Amino acid sequence: MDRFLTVAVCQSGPIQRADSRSAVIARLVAMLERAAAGGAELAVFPEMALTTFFPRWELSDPTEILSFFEQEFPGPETQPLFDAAKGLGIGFAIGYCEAVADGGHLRRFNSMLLVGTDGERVGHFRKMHVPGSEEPEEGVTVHLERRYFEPGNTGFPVFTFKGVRVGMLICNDRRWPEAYRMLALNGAEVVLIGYNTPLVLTETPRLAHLRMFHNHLPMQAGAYQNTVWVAACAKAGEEEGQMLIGGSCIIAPSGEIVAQATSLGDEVIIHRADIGMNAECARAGFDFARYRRPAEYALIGTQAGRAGE
Ligand code: CDT
Repeated sequence: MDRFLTVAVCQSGPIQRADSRSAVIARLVAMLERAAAGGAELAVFPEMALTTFFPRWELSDPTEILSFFEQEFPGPETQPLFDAAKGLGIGFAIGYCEAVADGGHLRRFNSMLLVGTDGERVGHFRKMHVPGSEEPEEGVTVHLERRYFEPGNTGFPVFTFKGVRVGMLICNDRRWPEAYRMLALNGAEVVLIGYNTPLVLTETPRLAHLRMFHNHLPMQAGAYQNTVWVAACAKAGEEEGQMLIGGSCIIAPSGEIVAQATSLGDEVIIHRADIGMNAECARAGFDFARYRRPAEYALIGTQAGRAGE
């Protein structure tokens, strides 16, 4: 039986610090409406889709930090997005900052929620690879995610959405080959990704011209080597004086980009993903059951070097 999933990537333009949650939600709802009108069944929003990318700042006031987090999701201000999805009969995945009470204190994660066409939660993922540092470092672009977030503790779960197996990755996760491989081994057919990626990293000027290449390269490789669809959504444009790259895209299991955003603003791209292509591409070289040799991988070669870092 042929299987398809029509996916929309809802790239978000910049969100400034002064923008209220309600104003942001209104923008996301408008994109959800466009996605549904275009026939999409599942929409993807960026990492940290509700606020500005605050880890560009060194903050210390706990109340100020918490203002970027959701302690309740959906809460009163964000519920309209869930209601709109239910009304439109479309599912969505969205990145948000999660604060959760645990043993009398709050734990903070960079998270993504998968919501069904009934507006109810289907799955949840916490970013595994949290980049940057806790304090600003000399000569390095300020990126303090490790100050504000614990590394995720969910592993790489896969959920069923309309009969399709779906996994999630958040921004820096997309650069790590094992993230896709873990999702694929867990049965993922579609990988949803949200990201906020600075255009300029002061520490690596010689790589400056490769920023978009290094955005697409691991996602295309991840799709190809694991024969999964990838739907990747940026928060793009100039946010609080910092340029974030766009390049949101949908990638087939062949590694080919089949749709790509052309702006740095709110933009919806849609593709009807043929889930049958996963198996077809796997037959062309990545039949895991036939050719992978995981038992031997651990025995061959050295475990020294970077593996132990
Ligand atoms: N948000 C996020 O994970 N961004 C990282 C940039 C890290 S720069 C220290 C990325 O991989 O795009």
